[in-house]
Amino acid sequence: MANQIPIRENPAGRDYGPTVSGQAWIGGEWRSEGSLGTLERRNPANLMDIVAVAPRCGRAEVDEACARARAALPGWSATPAPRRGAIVGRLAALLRHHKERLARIVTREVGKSRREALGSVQEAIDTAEFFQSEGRRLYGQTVPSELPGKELYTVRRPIGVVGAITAGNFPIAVPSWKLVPALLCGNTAVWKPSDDAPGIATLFARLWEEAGLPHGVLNLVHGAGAGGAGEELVLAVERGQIDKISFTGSTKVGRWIGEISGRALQVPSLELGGKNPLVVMADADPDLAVQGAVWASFGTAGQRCTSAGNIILDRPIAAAFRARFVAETRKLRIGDPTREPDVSYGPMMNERFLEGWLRQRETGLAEGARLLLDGGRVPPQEGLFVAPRIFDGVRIDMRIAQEECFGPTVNLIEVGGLDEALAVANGTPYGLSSAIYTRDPQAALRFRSEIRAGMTSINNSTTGAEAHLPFGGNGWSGNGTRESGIWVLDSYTRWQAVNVDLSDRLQLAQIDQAAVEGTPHDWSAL
Ligand code: UN1
Repeated sequence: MANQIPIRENPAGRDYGPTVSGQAWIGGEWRSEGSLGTLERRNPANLMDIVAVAPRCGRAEVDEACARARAALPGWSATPAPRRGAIVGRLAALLRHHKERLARIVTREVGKSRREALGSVQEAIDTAEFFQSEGRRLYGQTVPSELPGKELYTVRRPIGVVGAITAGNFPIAVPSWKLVPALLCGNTAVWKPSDDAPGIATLFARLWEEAGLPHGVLNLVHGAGAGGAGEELVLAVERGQIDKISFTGSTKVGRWIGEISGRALQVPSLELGGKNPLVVMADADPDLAVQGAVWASFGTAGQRCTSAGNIILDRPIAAAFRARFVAETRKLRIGDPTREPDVSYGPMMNERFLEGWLRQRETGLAEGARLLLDGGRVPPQEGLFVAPRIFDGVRIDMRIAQEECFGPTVNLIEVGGLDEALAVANGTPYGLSSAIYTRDPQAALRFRSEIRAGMTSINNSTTGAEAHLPFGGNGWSGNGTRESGIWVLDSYTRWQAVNVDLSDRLQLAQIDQAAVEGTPHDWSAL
């Protein structure tokens, strides 16, 4: 008999649908009670709407989840990879089946527009479909031996218990980037999703259960980061309960996770902030560049780590671009994406991002930047809605050009030619995504090879990763690990080297036995 997804009545937000009863999932057991009380998630587009409630977990649940994940490890890692892949395949089918419902919750819970919410569920589907068949590959290599009668090969081995900590802005896509490959590779996991998205996290875990994942292989704990389940999960590295952390979030927290992991001789996966440059050269297609810049800056209300932060304009087109960019930005429609499905963007995800975005206005003005569009709170007042902000006359050494700001704001920086554009584009400590608009293949190639970012678009937005291309950054944007595609396998496995000696005698490698002996020539006459 099918289990009902637990829901509650949502009297204040009746038009939006029921409240999801978020639950922790520990060793296959669903729990509504948390040792630190309860968490409530309200729709940032209408704070009357309670999207989800969930147990607020702490050390007790993290300890238990780690223990259950550890206990499930031998069985799961010994399960043949194609069978693990089959579960991931069923997950893909279930995600597809419930895509609309899941997207509606994503919209209510984190404020994404309808098409973006559907797109982000699709990204989870694409990820699961890609890794389903990876279960039938997960290739190693055969390697020639220097000795006769001996065979060498390599095997990918799981790392152990993975702690996954994810942000709220892609509340199903990014968790799938981590959990799908981690589990496919034979690891078990404890997942702490953002406290902005406990509802969709619970539904995602339910889908894993429905797909046939054995109990304890994935465990879900809810709560805060600092001072909550997130912090406890990182500290579990020190206690020897976790073998690897995979984290998407701020550079500050990433550094701290890196320190803890480093002391435990672990390599965490860290996907951190960005201050992504988008360059428009004088020869760019002007329509395309403006469209790309508007989307890169203001899509998802600028709440992507890949959002454009600095738009770098080649002087000859700067004035024309500025005028069109402002005109197009003014046309953006901002509103409640549940009620108005075709809004350009919805609300800010939370008060913290909203406050940071409000502060950035004062910082920019104090530094002497000029406001082309002021932004500011806009109605309806029951949600966290803001209009776009554009700063002009920005220099790369200003704080607003250096610091990431989650929200709809972007800086215009004028430069003279490609050399200066590259210097400015590389002029922040970050290196996540980047873009250049140009019709000159030489300029595109130079940008591609000299930009420091982990991801580069030629004539497209800074945002918009595909599920089978490596995602990740350099500098302050991460520690060099990559998500997605075949590359992420290196983050969730370690190589085992195997040598099989079939010679029936003791053969010694790396002992000098003058194995290669040629005929000496006389070179003295040369
Ligand atoms: C993030 O904001 O943490 O490429 C990830 C993109 C998204 C991923 C963003 N698919 O913009």
